[in-house]
Amino acid sequence: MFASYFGESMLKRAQEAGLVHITTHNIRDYATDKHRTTDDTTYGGGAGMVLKPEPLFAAVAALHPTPTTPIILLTPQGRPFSHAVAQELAAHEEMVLVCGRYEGVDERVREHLITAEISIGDYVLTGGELAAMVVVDAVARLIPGVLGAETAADDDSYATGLLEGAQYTRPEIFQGWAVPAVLRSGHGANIGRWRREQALRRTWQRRPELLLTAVLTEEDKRFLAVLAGEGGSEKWKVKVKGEKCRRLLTYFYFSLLTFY
Ligand code: 6GU
Repeated sequence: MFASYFGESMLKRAQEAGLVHITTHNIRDYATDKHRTTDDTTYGGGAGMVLKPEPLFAAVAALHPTPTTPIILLTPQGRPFSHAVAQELAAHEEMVLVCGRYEGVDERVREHLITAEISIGDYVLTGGELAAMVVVDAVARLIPGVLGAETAADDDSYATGLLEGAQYTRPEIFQGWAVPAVLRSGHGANIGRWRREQALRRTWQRRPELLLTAVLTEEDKRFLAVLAGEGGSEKWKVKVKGEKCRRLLTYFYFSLLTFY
């Protein structure tokens, strides 16, 4: 599972360049009984198997993590993964990712081996492997040099706190649909402002709550006030009559978001 993803594209190049070092370990290799058992039935009864503590403790110990190395369990009960969490992890020299499987993991693993738990979203996967690959990918691309240009990750959605706006490439006209004139104008300042406004508009329409933590200039805020005047976001659509009422609702809306 891991070899196919880590052996392609960016992560392959990053490893070849010595920027990232990834190893995978099968906990079955650390089981001690003759059947190499890694799971067992649950105490107290009930359906499903639970991962045993011994192979997990032995597998992690064999990696000789330092006292500050995060030992992370991938589980739907974990802390929601985000760009901010990826940045925290990228600041560490190394991390150990433990993939939960089956119905669960013995609680003593959580209490005495694991230092953090991460979930990649509110849905349940059959195992933590895909989640571990997501975490490795998101963290690796933050390591300087992995993306090529050193600053390439700085303008990402979520790094700026805004969603990315529209982008175009050639041809100038495709099936009658033209690339916006401003992008072909060669006027750097206008292009920069247009892109910023596109990002603000898209964020306002799709993920207005991100605006609460984004770093905004006075000009951005004026533009957002205009957008708010045009009506609610798509996510929480509000229809109002009259400017005063609209402003009040916008204020109420932002207060609610702040509270949330
Ligand atoms: Cl980290 N593991 C599993 N099994 N399911 C998940 C998840 C992790 N994150 C979201 N769903």
